[in-house]
Amino acid sequence: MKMSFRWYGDNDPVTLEYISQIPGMRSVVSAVYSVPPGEVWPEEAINDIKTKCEAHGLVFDIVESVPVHEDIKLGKPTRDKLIDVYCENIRRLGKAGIKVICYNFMPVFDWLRSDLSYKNEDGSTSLVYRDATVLSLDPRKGDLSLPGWDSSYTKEGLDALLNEYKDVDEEKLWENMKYFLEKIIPVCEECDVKMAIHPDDPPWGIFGLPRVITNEENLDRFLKLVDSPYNGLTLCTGSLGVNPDNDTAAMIRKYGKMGRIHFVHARNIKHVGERDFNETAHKTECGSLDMYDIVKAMHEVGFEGYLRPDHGRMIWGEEGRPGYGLYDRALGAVYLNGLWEAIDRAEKLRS
Ligand code: DNO
Repeated sequence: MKMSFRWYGDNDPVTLEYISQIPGMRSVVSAVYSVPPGEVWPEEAINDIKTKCEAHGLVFDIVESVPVHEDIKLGKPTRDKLIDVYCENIRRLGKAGIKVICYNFMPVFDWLRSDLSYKNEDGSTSLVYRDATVLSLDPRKGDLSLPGWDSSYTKEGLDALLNEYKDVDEEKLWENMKYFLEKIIPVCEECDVKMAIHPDDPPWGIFGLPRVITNEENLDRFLKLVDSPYNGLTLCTGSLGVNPDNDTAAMIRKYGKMGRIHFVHARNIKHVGERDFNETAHKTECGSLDMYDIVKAMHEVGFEGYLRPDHGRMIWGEEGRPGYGLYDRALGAVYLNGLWEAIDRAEKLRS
């Protein structure tokens, strides 16, 4: 297991120096954020991140994300050119020593929450999701201000994009995903870069847009689209786990054994209603997920990929990017490392 931490680049208030001070931290998860989807990342920009990480004793060997242009998800005729650009980015990243690329295939919106600073009883704040609130919002009216999506859309641009998706149902999205994977995975094999798709968050369709990376049946289907170890998963416990039918530890045992998990996002959530949840501290007792069993499952399958603590609460008066402050994520990293060490030691004593 390789412990990692997300860094949003030079503008991130969480500096590489702070990240390097977290015990047991190895890798930095980052991206060239200045380049819009569908364009090639300059090699200088990739190498700049690498050099800065190395100056702090950290390794830049995993990227989150190389975004997939909407035309690829829509299956438009322009997709071939855009997929060529994607392949070029894979080649450049491979050359710079990147081993895993995390991405998603969610139409228009990435992760969605109804409140980014819900006040907890102890004074900390969390990201939360209330289905009724989200469904009452109209993205076309500019009602949404969300952390995980491209806010550069104009109202008209977003309207037009949502209209284009009218013809894309789940089956069409599967088809477009297969087309994309069939073109990129051979390049990944050549460059030794593994793709790790992020599950849809939350794992159900929203605003009439299809979402398919949601449950075990669909993960099975996804992995078969192109049956190569280079076509793998980011197992995000918080995204999948908000559906109580998804047993995330069992998924880690199953897909981990198959060698198809390259990245784990570990965080805890608390179910507070049907399709309603709060993000919590990482520790098992704080939420609805059994984090001990999740780490145990990773250990059992001999997980050698990357793990990062995922979203944290805002604690100790910290302000910053929702979900991506320093303190609670650092606590998460140390807790996850502690679980791993305890499980590892116990295993070694037994054998
Ligand atoms: C949220 C993140 C996601 C993830 C993308 C991957 O905090 O886990 O935004 O980076 O879905 O493309």
